[in-house]
Amino acid sequence: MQITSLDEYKKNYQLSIDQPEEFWAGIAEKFLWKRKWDKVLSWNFSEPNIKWFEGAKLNITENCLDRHLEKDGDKPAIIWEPNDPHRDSITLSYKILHEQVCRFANVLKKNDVKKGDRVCIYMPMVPELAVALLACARIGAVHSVIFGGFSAKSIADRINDAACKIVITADGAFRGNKQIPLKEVIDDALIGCPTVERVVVLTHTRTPVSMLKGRDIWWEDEIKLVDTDCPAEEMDAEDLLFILYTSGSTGKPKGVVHTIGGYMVYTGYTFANVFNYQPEEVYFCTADIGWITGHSYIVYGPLSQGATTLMFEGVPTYPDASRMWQIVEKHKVNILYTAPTAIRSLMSFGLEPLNGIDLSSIRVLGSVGEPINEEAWHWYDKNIGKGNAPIVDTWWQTETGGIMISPIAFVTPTKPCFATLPLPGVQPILVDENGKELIGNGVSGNLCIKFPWPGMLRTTYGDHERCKLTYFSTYENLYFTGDGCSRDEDGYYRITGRVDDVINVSGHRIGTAEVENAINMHSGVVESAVVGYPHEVKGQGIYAFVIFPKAHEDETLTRQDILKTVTRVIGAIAKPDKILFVSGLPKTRSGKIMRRILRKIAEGDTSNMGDTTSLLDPAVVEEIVLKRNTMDKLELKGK
Ligand code: 7RM
Repeated sequence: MQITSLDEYKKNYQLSIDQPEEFWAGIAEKFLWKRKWDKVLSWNFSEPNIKWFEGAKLNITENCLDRHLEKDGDKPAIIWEPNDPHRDSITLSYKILHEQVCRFANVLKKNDVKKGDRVCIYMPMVPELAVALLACARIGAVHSVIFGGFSAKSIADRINDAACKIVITADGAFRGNKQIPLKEVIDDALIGCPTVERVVVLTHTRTPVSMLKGRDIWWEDEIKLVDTDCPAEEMDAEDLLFILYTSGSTGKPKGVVHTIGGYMVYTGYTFANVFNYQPEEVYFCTADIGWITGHSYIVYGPLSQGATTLMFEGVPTYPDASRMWQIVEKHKVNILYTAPTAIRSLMSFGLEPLNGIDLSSIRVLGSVGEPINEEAWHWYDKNIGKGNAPIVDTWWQTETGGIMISPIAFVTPTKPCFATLPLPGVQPILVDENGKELIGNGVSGNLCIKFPWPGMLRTTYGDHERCKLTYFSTYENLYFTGDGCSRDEDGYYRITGRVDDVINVSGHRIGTAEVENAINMHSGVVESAVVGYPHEVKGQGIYAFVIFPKAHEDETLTRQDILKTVTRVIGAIAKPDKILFVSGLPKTRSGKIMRRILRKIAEGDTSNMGDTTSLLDPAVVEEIVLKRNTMDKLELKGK
């Protein structure tokens, strides 16, 4: 299954285009099925209706666990590194992980969770989180993981959208020097969640929690009441594996749906190839399982390939900026997969944190989440890879399930800032605004995909029309990614960033409309407009223009109130970096906010505003520019 030369890549790529069904059937053969498929693929992008491996039966946990037991039962499946470097790390062999998954699957069953039921998971980055996901998959329940940075209201919206029956959480989470009271947040959320019957609580931080009689139960008590024998439920390839909520250009996050068979084949295949994983190697992905990268490349991809996956509870800069490098040294990490924002943040501490640390185990480096800038690419290459570890700059999305455009380590010659070439089975095309295909090299446009791949989303939960509208209606018969992209003279792809109203903050997608809705909930706010602007560490920061007519007693306090509101409504991850109070917003005669102009102002590039003749009131622009410059000066003085 592993491609080892450029020639082989080219051959595989050609086959995957000419005979996609034969190509993917060949890959799928390498997995464990209870029954093989009747048909590899049936599809149309107009409804859309996408089915891979129809008629096949399987359980993904047999692929991630059972099938490794005989040969690799004692091999480490998960190595867990705690937030606190003075606490011991934990290693779970495949045998132990299998046992824990079966046991917890029985806990779910005992609590009346059935095939097809939705399970909300809101947990810290501990091994039990991986156990919870796999236990759901074992019995055919659908997991919906929510990142620990989301607020009670965001959780409630997601739980209600999916009508979850049960929540799995913990007393709290450690993140650097902070503690997040997870159970307390869940208690707040559940006030408005009538479908939830049970809450399973894992003890982790020993934060005091309230346990509601008849609803809340302890993880530690429950696992004592069941045994470790849990046969894997027989599932259809197209049954749901999970829902993962993601932000788009509208105010409401969408529940992206992935199904079992195609997702398993795609994440397994791409993991094995892109990172060139070798038996016995230690692979470390620094993402949180609350995001798609954690689902696909901490849990399912690596485990289906029998890999050793390292899970880190904390943050790269705690207790200091050498932590990530210490983890690499301690566990002799061979493959490190992280985000440009982490690289830039660590880069800002200089080389001192690397002193005396042995990084010689590193063989492959990966990047994901946003475009990596040239400076960060070279720093990573030189100081972490010591010039001889290929950097795989992997472009993909929650919706694509797995990596789409990326170098294959030791196969594809890399180029700084380029995601390089599509993986086998991926057919990217660039189009102009009218949907006309841009042929040949040396072009740039909007990135679309013209043929299905097994890992793609199947629908958005409870609202298929929304899936169609968002991804399959902008351009006929194409999946639209929302990203801008260029293709250079070598046919290499370079992703330039979102072309829709989505901001990529530290590799996390945040919709401008979502943030505006949250800001507008503050009682003093009349209207707001939010745009992204270049941020040195986060990639993009959030800039909010806010109409707040009442005279401020204390502008700083009002700002803090607005931040609090956003934290309550969405979560701390969506807090604006800058808030500028304005008396009006640049609008067209039809009332549409001209974000293009606000983006320029936020960037500080006010020399050329472009065409402003369609504005209702051009004077408002001058006022905003003036206010912005004053705020800049104040900030400088503050420093
Ligand atoms: C995996 C993930 C998806 C968005 C996507 C892009 C951006 C991700 C890269 C990238 C440039 C990359 N899923 N993006 N990877 N841009 N180069 N290698 O991040 O759903 O959370 O975000 O992230 O804009 O559309 S995601």
